[in-house]
Amino acid sequence: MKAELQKAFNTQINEELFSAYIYASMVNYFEEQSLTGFAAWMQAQAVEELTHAQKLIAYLHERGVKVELEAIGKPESTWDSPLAAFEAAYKHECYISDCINKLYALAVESADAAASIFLNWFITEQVEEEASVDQVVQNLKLAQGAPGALFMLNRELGQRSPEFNTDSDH
Ligand code: OFO
Repeated sequence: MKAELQKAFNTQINEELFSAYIYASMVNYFEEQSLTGFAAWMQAQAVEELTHAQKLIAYLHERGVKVELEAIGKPESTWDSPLAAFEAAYKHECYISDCINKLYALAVESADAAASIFLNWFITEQVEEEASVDQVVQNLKLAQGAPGALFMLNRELGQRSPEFNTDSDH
């Protein structure tokens, strides 16, 4: 694998770990608000991000590329509302989609067909990631000013288990 592409893959590992860190921070925020269903949903999301990082790490090992783990940035620790937190999560997922698209473009430019094919999974995954977070954003908008609706949504989101939507079935 070309040096520039190796570096970009390593950077993406850091982005995935940072995603996990942001969502772990959101878990704390939701727990502080006693929104345990939201917290459980975000916990599953944080775990999923770790699987994304692990998938990239395993791939670099397979390709004989040195994995360089960099420092992870400090995430925000509070948000104005559950809606603000999920809007931030959605914005972050769009940013990650952009990162993946750029990584894919670099793989193509580097004529690394294997890396391009490997990244197809992430491209498809990002469509799901954006959609699932946006769905919660839209539900939260509908629930605005209706505590009962927020309570129901909290209960519904609490149904998501850590295993849901992970890489295990791919
Ligand atoms: Fe949320 O998909 Fe990885 O970062």
